Amino acid sequence: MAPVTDPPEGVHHYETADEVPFEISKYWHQRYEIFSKYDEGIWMTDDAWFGVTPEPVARKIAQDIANAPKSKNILIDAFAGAGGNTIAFALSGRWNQIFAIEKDPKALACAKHNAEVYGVAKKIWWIEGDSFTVLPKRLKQSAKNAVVFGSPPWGGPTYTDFEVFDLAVMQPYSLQQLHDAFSAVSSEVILYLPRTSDLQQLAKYAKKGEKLKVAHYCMRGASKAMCVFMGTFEAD
Ligand code: MGP
Repeated sequence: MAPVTDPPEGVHHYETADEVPFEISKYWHQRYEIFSKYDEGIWMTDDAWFGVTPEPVARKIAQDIANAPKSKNILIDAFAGAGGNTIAFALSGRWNQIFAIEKDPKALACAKHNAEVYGVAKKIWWIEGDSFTVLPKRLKQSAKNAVVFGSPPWGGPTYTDFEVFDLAVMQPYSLQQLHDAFSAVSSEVILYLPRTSDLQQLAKYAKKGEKLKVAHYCMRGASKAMCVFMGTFEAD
């Protein structure tokens, strides 16, 4: 159980639809899919609603990433947001150590609090900062034994305006930037990307003679998003 405290400024636990800003009302209606323990006092920033990974998807991703080589016993969540993925990684019990990096202090406060709701906050090392500097500096040694997972911002909910999503112009970080920064520190990198992502752009990262795994994560028969698995993962 999380301690009963008031959320800091800019962080909310909305209780009724009337309190919810119009732009996020669609996500509010999905709140129990996003966090099944929503009513136990989950905290969100208004921006976090757009990008948080729904709980069943986060759990399935955690299960799939558990197939990384056994020598990899650390998990780094490079964009922890409000904690959806980090919590699922902690609940999986697969990792000796989990680092959750988030540069927005308000989102980080949500992630820590939400992890308390799920009883896993003490299993996670929380880092407030920018992954692009934290990874090569503070986590360089740990990253060698780590899988790096990144659920980056996609430039907001308007990603659906495009039939095929161009990962080269994804904002604020392109696929190339993410790949280069994360694969410089770890051989196993997983990115959570729009379901409409351009597969040709992803195929570029397949090593010669090797498969590049891309998986759609679905709910109620429709894809929510896809993950690309760069590195070695046991076949499902
Ligand atoms: P969505 O398409 O905005 O909404 O997000 P919805 O209602 O879930 O899908 P719809 O088909 O019913 O309209 C789909 C999923 O993408 C969400 O559940 C989030 O997990 C993820 N997502 C959406 N956005 C805008 C982002 C983002 O910017 N970053 C990340 N990492 N995930 C996002």
